[in-house]
Amino acid sequence: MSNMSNMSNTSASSNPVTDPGRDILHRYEGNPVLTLHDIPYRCNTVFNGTPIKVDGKYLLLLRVEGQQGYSFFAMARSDDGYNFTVDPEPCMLPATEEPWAVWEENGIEDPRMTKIGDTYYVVYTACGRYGHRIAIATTKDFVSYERLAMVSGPGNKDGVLFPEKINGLFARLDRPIGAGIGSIWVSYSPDLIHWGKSEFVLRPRPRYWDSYRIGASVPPIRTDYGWLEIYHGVKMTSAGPIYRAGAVMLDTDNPAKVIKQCVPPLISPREDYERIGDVGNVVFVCGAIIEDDGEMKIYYGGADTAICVATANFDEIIETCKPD
Ligand code: BMA
Repeated sequence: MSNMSNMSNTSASSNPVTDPGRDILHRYEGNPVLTLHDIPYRCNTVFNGTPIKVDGKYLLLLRVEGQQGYSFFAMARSDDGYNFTVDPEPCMLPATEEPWAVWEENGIEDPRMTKIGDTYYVVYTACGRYGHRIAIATTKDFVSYERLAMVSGPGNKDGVLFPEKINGLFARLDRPIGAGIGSIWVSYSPDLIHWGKSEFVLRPRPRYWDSYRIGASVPPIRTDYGWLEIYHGVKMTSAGPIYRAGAVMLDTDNPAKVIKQCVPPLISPREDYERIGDVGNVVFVCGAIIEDDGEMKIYYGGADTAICVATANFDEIIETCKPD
């Protein structure tokens, strides 16, 4: 979709001087970077991809909705993080064999990738007849994926793994729906299979842009101030939900403790490719890459219909949720 001639991230509408009301994230002017036209087989839509940078190359694990109506994963590859080529075949389909098949019969959704040691973990939502569960698969080569475990009961999604152990245990954020409220929780595990010690972290904020539901979006990133979590927040309106992204800082040793939460969102749906699509008014972040020069590339689904990129300086994002 994109080419090198539109690499600039500045335009009249994203200039903080001429447009102080702009979003904190700068949209890539070649957005969207992937649509269904870039998928080498027929599908309904592509959205919500999770990036990882390996040996200087960008890999983007995509959620593709096939023409049957349920989702699976495909891999896209890029040298620059903007121009992607999608592999000829999907890389991970919903399981057809038990014990996994019953949990994935309605598809697999919204992958988030975290590297721990030399293994890449894909945390995803398994959709089955009893509802959504969080599942973990592993890969070392981005060709074969091995299912590790279903790690939550039903009614839970938006799982992200911390990139290192906390107090000797693996840790994850997730989004159980309790009492009709979608909040962020943290859980711990000695082996990534058995999970517990669950604690509440963050709930929707009445009146704010994240007043209806929230969920983890980007695997937590360690900073000098704590864990930076980029999350999604939903506001319900008379015309339906609006999905935005924001930032929160969590305590390094106890991520259940919120250090500071942003007030403004990092990005709100404004462009046509975020406003119009299978589900309009959605920006849905699933991962980010931090470059050596401090630039952060944030990958998100636009309107459940395309993959987009936005950038910011890492420090600028930290600033939104830095302790006073
Ligand atoms: C969420 C997830 C996302 C989707 C978003 C907007 O609940 O299912 O996959 O992008 O809704 O439809």
